[in-house]
Amino acid sequence: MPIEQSQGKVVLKHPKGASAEILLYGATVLSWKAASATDVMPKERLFVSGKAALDGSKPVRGGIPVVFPCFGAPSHPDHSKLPQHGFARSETWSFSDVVLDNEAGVSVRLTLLPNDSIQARFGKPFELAYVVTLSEHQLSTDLHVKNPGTPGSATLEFQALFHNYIRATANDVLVTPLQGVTYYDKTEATDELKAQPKTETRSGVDVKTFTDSVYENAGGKYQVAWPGGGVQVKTRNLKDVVIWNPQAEAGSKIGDMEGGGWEKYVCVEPGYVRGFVVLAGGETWVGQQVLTVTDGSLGAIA
Ligand code: TA6
Repeated sequence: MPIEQSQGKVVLKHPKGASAEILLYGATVLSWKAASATDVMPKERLFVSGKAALDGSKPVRGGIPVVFPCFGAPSHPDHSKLPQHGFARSETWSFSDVVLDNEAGVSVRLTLLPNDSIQARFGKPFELAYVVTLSEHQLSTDLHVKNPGTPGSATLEFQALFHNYIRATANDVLVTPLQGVTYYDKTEATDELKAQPKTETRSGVDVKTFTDSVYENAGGKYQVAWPGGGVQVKTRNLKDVVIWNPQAEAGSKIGDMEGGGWEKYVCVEPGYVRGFVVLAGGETWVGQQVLTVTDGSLGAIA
């Protein structure tokens, strides 16, 4: 299965037409094209703003940015010098190797190690590997975080999240099942740490109005659906999920958001963002998501 590298990108192609494009800057998946079981032609499943910077000058507005070691504004002493959402999405990763390449799918590994720019702002040792796997109807992304220290050395404490911009008719989207899950709204505080916990009462969460909610211990399996389209998100080790859409008033103030961009996506972002993963020396943590194209049925998750 062809894997092409050029101009700072890695392109994966599947014999039945699916494809994925990864920018080495930020290890950002820029494109995922796939057909559902009922589609004929592969369709673009991610949203990237027409005003997104793709030259490495700033994190990409769209696709799947990798958020590490902190989500949102830093709240851990080790992260105090870092920008919002950490450094992983604004560093250039290295193409390491092909993990899998057969008729079922193709999988590549990118890596990120401390460099001067990172070490000036984050003093802990780490090794990151990011494995992106494409099959006919699925795309998976796995973030491997290793604490390279010896057993008993300093712990590595972090948050991690896949900031998925799922291409959708935003005002018709429903995300299930989140009913009964505790969540924190950023709308009520400068960030969700200060917000009071609420319990989701809706059977399906919509983003018809400004939405910026962090769902804690959310179950790890979500259906994002709208008339005619849908994506299922299944996760491992990512206990929380963020649902975000700024809508027009806030969206129009985002400098690299194309006009009306907020109408074309919903961010459904699985992560470990309430609290911190604490990794002992020598240990490795893996957070995984598997995105599957569904036929857009608005039913609850299978
Ligand atoms: O994931 C939701 C969120 O934290 C929102 O609060 C909003 O800030 C969004 O991320 C985009 O953040 P960015 O730093 O990419 O502009």
